[in-house]
Amino acid sequence: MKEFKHFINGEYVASASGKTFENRCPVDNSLIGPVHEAGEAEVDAAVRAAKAALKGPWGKLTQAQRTELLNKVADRINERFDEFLEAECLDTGKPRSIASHIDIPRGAANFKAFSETLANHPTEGFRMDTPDGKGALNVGHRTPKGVIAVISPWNLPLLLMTFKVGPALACGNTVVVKPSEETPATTTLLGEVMNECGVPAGVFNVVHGFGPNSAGEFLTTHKDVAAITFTGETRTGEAIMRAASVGLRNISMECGGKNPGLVFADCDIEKAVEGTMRSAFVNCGQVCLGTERVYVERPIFEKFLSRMKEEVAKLKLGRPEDKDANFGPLVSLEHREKVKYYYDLAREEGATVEIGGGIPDMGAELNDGAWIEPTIWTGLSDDARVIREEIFGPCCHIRPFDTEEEVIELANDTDYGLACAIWTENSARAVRVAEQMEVGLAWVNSWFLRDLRTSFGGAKQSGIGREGGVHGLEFYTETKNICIKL
Ligand code: NAD
Ligand code: 6OD
Repeated sequence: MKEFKHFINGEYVASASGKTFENRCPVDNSLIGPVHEAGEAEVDAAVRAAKAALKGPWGKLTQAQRTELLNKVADRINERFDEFLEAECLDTGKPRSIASHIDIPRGAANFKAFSETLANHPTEGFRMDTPDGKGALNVGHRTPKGVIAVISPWNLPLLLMTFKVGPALACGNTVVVKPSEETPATTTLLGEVMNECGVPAGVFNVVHGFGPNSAGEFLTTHKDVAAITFTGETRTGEAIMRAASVGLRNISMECGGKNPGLVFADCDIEKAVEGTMRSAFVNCGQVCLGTERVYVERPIFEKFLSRMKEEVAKLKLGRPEDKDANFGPLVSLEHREKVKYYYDLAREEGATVEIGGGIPDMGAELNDGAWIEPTIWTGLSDDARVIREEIFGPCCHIRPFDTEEEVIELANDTDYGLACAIWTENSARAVRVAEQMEVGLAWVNSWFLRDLRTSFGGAKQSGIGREGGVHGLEFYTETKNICIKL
């Protein structure tokens, strides 16, 4: 049995209160081990360690030295790849085939990509005229913001946490991470890697626990936290924004989505089916960028629907280690309750269940796990709750459309604005439609194809701000203009 402690000032520590909660594997609901729940004392110790580390050896490193150290961290994650893989799959139940292609390699890459991108980014400089004719030079200078609180979700635990920790450290900040209570393992393991690579104590800290009245709230309300970067549900984001308003702390918010797929009759239908299958069902549909609303141009609607149903029927549910399994359970029984609620609601709202819609019989060994059937609906009205609310499960609704104007209107008719996927072989249409989508990320003939130098984030209720590439610089650094009179 494993035990998950906090990682504070370079050491693993238990909660003084002795309070723990259970970490269970969603494959069969077996106990992985107890997780220590941080009280205000542990959170305060972590923030103090992070604040002190800013003035220690970490604060004196050059950008090049930081880059070298973070490259080492990336290499060490890759050297310990199998341990990270095992930990991530136990916590989430996801197939190893997925975690070994997405979660762990990207978890490592996030340390390399950001430090290298930021190291090569110039600062601004302006020479200005002055009345005495001698002029002045303006030079932009960036300094770390300070202690950054990182609040991360459970769907891609290592990837989404390092997507924030990587740039935060590359910019010279220190961090206190509060991983999701569902998935404490890989963040905890990263503490060992930090020590092995010689990252000074206090630079990377981890506290475990829940949100309200627990580690999440204690961290986001701590007065010495300079800024908060959050990934999770929009409603949680609102609570964190309220916490951040005290003391005017900066925030970066990556929140929910209800992303559309737009499938035009001039698409390559097999490409569109393959991409939509991934975007709706990979990671058991638990990807913020995933497609839950699919709009298909009427001439190919029936063919597309029947091909999707054929492909869903082929999905292989199984344990992470099953070589041919490509579909795992949801992250927890609690989350399954939420997804199942929407499956039932879809029927009440008049959906035709084209495939799935229930809880599969996985056999005695797995029936206690958080398994759910991949599901496709048709026939819902545009104002159904199932069409408007984020479900975050392996399901999508497929609806026909007749014109480009109509589908743009339908796709944008949502409170969210994270991502979309457009399927067409007409490049003029692709650009025209992409430019009109109210989202932070528009894919054409692809999905989740990521160049880490690009911006990442959402419009409307999907978030505030952009991270990725150099776009996080405004958030992770304080810019100062130095004006030198000549
Ligand atoms: P969540 O909002 O329930 O939890 C996220 C994190 O916030 C967890 O660590 C949780 O403990 C913490 N938290 C909860 N309440 C808090 C509070 N009051 N104060 C401080 N911390 C608090 O989200 P989740 O269920 O873990 O993840 C799923 C959601 O995340 C979905 O809505 C999904 O769309 C979204 N998501 C968005 C992105 C993105 O990049 N936009 C990426 C992944 C997931
Ligand atoms: O690829 C990324 O950088 C990223 N942040 C992906 C987010 C996926 C959401 O579930």
